[in-house]
Amino acid sequence: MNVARQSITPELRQWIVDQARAGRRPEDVLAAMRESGWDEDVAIEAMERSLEDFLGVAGTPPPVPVPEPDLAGSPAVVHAFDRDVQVLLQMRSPRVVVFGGLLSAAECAALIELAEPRLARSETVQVTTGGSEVHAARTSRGMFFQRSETDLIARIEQRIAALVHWPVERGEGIQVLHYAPGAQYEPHYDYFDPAQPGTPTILKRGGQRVGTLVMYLNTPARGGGTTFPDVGLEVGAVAGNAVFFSYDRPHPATKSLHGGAPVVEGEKWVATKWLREGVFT
Ligand code: PD2
Ligand code: ZN
Repeated sequence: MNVARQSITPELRQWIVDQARAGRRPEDVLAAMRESGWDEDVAIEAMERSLEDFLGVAGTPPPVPVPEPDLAGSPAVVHAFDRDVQVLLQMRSPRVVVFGGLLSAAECAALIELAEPRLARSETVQVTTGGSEVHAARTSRGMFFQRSETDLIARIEQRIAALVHWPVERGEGIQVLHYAPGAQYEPHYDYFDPAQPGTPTILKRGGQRVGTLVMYLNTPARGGGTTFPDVGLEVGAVAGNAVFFSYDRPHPATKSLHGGAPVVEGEKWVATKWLREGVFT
């Protein structure tokens, strides 16, 4: 079936509701649609929309605007504030774009030098309280810069804002992480889980995260790529390059599950910029 022509008709929606009424599990309904030729993304969207109507509640949160680079016409290079950045790969679902040469070698070195004396064992946001905690799944050390903390940080933030069309004010401070050999970051979502009791507190500072930019500050000899397990994608960690991904709702349907693969040989340094729905305070 031609994916471009697949549309969610009233008949399809009624069929999905009938299956739900008959007690069929959503994963079985999805599998049946896949077997009869439906594109997975279209099938998931049809299921979500139909079941929202049927249940009278949102099965998934509504989509929100997300940062997005201007890649109309598939440019090889995009100009971002003060620098030309290569476009090396793009994927629609999950929305992933890999950039080349976002940072110069000197900028990578300067970020590492500024961050190194301030590293502490990485904390992850504490989902139950909204505070933060040291987490076993994240065997790296990290630190946060304040937004615009130095001229270098401010320049990089302006470059990122221009690249993905998202105001500097809607970004968290840049985080630098260091992974020693063997360290990794197990697959996770960067958005805050709406089901967790600490999430409303976290969301007071600018709403949900809607995008992530992971910038590689060095090139580990082996390992240390950023993985997207839902689609079997691994982005190599190459100094100066960056992987951008966005998620328009805090839901696995975004396929934005991602992790930092174990560093096999050498060490790994990254700088991460998380982008929020609103102004981050
Ligand atoms: O260092 C990485 O590759 C990585 C992987 C997954 C970083 C993050 N997540 C993150 O900073 O959120
Ligand atoms: Zn992450």
